[in-house]
Amino acid sequence: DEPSAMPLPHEVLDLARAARHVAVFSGAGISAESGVPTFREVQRGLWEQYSAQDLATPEAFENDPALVHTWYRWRAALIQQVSPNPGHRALAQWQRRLAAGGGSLSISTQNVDDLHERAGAEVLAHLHGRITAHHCHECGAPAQITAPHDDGADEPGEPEDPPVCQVCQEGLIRPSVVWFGEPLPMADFENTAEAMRSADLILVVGTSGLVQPAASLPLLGMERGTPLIEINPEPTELSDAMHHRLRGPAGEVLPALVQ
Ligand code: BJW
Ligand code: ZN
Repeated sequence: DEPSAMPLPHEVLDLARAARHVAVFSGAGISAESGVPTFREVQRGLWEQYSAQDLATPEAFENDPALVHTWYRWRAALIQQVSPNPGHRALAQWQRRLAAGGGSLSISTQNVDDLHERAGAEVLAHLHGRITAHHCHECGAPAQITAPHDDGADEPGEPEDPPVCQVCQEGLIRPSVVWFGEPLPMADFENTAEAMRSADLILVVGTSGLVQPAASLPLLGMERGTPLIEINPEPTELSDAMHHRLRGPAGEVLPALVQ
């Protein structure tokens, strides 16, 4: 059952009811209540010495492909086992409702998980890629990797080498995610910029706003004075630019907003 609605300011509820074109920008925090650790949360156990900041780079993959491959396989297995939460479901419901009335709700996520999709939403942009897709780090050829067999271990297992590319026969297969120093997928970036520019309401959900250039996208709404609402239990890098700050978990705030 959905939790009972958390009270929100009337002004915010009025904005939500009046909106016809909503643009959502989401980050790791929207999946936190599903059990996916956020980026800047501390890792446990043996792997606590490795931070996302250290592993999510091309250099890390080139220096120690087995370590990075195994870490991503573990995260992919974890994501596969968890379920969308009421925050993901509320957005999917709102998207259907707006679309049925000739409006729209676009979702641009920095998350590599597929929890928005599994909640029934259509995602406009995966700005940092998808953990379920793979390609060759050398030639770029798309590749398939069998579903993770790792069954919910608390931490990644013994490092295993990534598969070798069947096309160029030498590159290593990597997840199709965007690492530090790599460009964002251009169509996803452009589509998000357009959605932000044409929205009449922008929601920034569960992101620290620390990682560029993605974090600047919701600010494009400021050109037209579009109301910006942040949903996050903590203040962030983007908080000062927001018109409204809803301090609570996405799984409680979003269902209340979409009522
Ligand atoms: C909740 C909650 C609940 C918790 N409900 N909320 C200096 C200045 C500016 C830029 C740079 C700079 N130095 C370097 C750069 C560039 C760099 C960058 O931004 N670095 C910063 C760290 C400083 N950016 C890049 O390198 C990007 N590429 C680039 O710039 O390319 C240039 C180029 C151009 C042309 C050719 C070549 C190159 C790429 C960035 C890629 C980011 N990738 C990652 C990893 C993806 C793969 C993977 O998943 O492993 O993306 S990093 C990681 O951070 C991941 C996330 O998508 C991203 C954003 O994190 P997010 O989602 O905000 O999560 P957290 O953990 O930070 O925050 C969680 C939030 O949730 C918190 O606020 C909580 O309070 C909240 N929360 N519970 C609601 N229940
Ligand atoms: Zn290749």
